[in-house]
Amino acid sequence: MIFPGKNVWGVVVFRRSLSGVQRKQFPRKMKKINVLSHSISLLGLSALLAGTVTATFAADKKLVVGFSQVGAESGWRTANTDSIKAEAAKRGIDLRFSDAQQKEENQIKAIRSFIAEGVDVIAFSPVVETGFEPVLQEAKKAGIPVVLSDRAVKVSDPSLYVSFLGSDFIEEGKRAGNAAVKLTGGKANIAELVGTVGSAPAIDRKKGFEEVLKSNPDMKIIMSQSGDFTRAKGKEVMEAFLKAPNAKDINLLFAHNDDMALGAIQAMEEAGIKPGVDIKIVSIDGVKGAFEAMKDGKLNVTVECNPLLGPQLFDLIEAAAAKKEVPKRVVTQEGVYEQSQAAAELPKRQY
Ligand code: GYE
Repeated sequence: MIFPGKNVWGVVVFRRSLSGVQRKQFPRKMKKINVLSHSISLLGLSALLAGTVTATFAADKKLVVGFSQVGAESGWRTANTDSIKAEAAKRGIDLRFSDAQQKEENQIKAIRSFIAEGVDVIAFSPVVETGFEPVLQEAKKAGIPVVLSDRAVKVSDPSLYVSFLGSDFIEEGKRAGNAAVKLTGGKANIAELVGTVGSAPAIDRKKGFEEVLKSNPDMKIIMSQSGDFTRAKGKEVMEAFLKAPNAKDINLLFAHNDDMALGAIQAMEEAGIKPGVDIKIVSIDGVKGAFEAMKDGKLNVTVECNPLLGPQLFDLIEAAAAKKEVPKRVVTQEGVYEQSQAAAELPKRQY
């Protein structure tokens, strides 16, 4: 893992305006307490004063983080959201969480309101790669550091974000490609369920997968369409694939995530096709549902993509808030799992 541990960065958090706020608020609190002091002892007063000051400090120190999430499109996303919320709660961070429902315009709006609220740090998982430059410039002008979580953006000025934490999607695509070669002996007519159009994982997983195909001339993608990373769309698109005149040629399905593969499995079964046998299936994420499907022989391989980014994300956020140096890119560690490992691995899965 490239990510430096907490001990390297420390977790000390300073709020930018701490001293200013202290100066302004302290005399006001003193005045209130002096009025009360008629009826309380000196000892009581100092205890009350100490309590008030501590409370003022603690409340003021709370780091405020705005997080704009992609949506709730998949099991991966749910696990990712849970990890982020749990870690924020554990660290006593004031998390302003916003769900973009897979729409870039919602995400831009959320980021604008985080800027208006004056949060300490903005983090987000960009739905798609392009179109964020103007709003990121606004955040920069406001002096609010931005951390990218899970997905990348394409911007001409890399100083518009301080760090990007997430998987290497090209590598995941290559791993899926290698698994496909192994499963089919290098001969395949492939149906591809693509993720959300324009998103980093869809672009890069396809790229990585196709790179493997280049050196395997008998592996061809014969159908390819987006299922938007959801189970329902995955099923719908697979149904359409199976109605195509050359449907009988398909011997492998590559799904950019497990949810779409699980939807496609349903479509295959309804069409009387044995998933994992008649059509081999490779997908990405490694959610529990995929391991269950592997155990049942319906899915062949899942390439792991780790959604449990909360701890690493808040290490980066806290470091950025404290104006410490942070690595520009942090890659998460993940593996590849086959059917034979599913039963043993399933009870250990955290998502
Ligand atoms: O693979 C998919 C989710 O961005 C890595 O988004 C993430 C992808 C994940 O909807 O299931």
